[in-house]
Amino acid sequence: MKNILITGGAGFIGSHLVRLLVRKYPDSLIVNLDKLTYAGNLLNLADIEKSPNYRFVKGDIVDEKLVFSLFKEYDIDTVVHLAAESHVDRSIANPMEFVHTNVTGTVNLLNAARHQWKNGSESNRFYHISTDEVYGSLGETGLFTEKTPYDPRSPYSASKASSDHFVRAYFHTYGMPVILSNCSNNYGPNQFPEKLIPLFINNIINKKPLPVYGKGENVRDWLYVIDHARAIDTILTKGRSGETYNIGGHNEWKNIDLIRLLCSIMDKKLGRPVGTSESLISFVKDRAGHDMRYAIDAGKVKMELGWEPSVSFEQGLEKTVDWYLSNEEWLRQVTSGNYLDYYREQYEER
Ligand code: NAD
Ligand code: TDX
Repeated sequence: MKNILITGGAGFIGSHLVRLLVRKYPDSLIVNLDKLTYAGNLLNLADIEKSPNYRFVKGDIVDEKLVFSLFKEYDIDTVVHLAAESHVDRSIANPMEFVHTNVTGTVNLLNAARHQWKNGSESNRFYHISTDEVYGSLGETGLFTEKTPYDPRSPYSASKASSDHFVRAYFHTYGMPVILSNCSNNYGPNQFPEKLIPLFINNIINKKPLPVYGKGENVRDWLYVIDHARAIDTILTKGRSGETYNIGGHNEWKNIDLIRLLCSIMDKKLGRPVGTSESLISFVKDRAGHDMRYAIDAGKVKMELGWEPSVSFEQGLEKTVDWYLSNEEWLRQVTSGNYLDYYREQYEER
């Protein structure tokens, strides 16, 4: 029996992880601490919110008093830390918010864990969820391994790199039982439509232009979100303290090729003539400092812990499209209000 604090559990990846752990470990208590920023949504967890082993706490990971009291109240022995500002474009517009949540918030959680666990025991674990973007940008060849030197190049990745360094510093300095993973681009149900795939799905539904940055030649490695949640569960339960595990889908796509595949799936699903969605493609001004290519060597997590992706990209993308098409109310809700201002600011000038 564990008392697990998940931060950011109302967000995209966090909500899939909360659902997995609440169902898989009925004897453990899952406490979800989330500020419910624009990216957090309790609708994501409606199906499990009444589970006896689940609690939701609305709050900020930067709030020292709240975080320390939560550790005490629930006798937290395990942390899975996902709460973050997570969108690169927003980090370019407003870096300070990223420092606040991603850096200060992480150090605040580390301090609370250190206070509660003293020197930590075998049963404690502070699991920090990070990104492949901390490694920088690759040329046409090569893969990021756990030994690739850090080279963050956006305010988002710089804040995540900083938080990773703090987590490792607490391992070396105070013996904090930490573990980290760095994952590639996730996609799937419940992703906020500011990220490439859900934004393009929403625009195709509404016959709006598809804003491809630059020439669409940047490459990302894509992983289905439920496979990421499975990887986190595997690492949480079987990973070694102090270690880092890279997680990826062995699934590299040039943006423009991915977008064309998505367009053809959408035409089929919406019963529109072939080519309808592709005609919406519009090449726009590139993202500042746009990283060219990310690709992950996920050999360590496979060799050591036996995890590998279970969903192919074609299957995953189709499931994702189906989810958005059958959850139009969710999509309508998150794309009203502030979203319209965000969209105008982000795309109107491009
Ligand atoms: P998301 O933006 O969908 O969700 C973030 C969640 O954190 C939201 O529920 C939000 O309300 C909450 N949050 C934000 N600031 C907070 C604060 N100060 N206090 C408490 N809660 C706060 O993000 P996501 O895509 O689910 O990413 C989750 C984690 O995984 C992040 O740490 C991100 O860096 C990492 N990651 C994401 C991806 C990806 O492709 N999405 C890939 C690798 C790693
Ligand atoms: O409108 C767009 N047009 C476009 O061409 C958007 C939103 C994106 N893009 C491009 C930029 C990237 O090359 O698509 C690619 C993917 O963009 P995002 O979905 O914004 O993801 P990315 O910047 O690659 O970062 C993501 O992966 C790693 C997540 O947002 C991070 O949280 C994660 O850490």
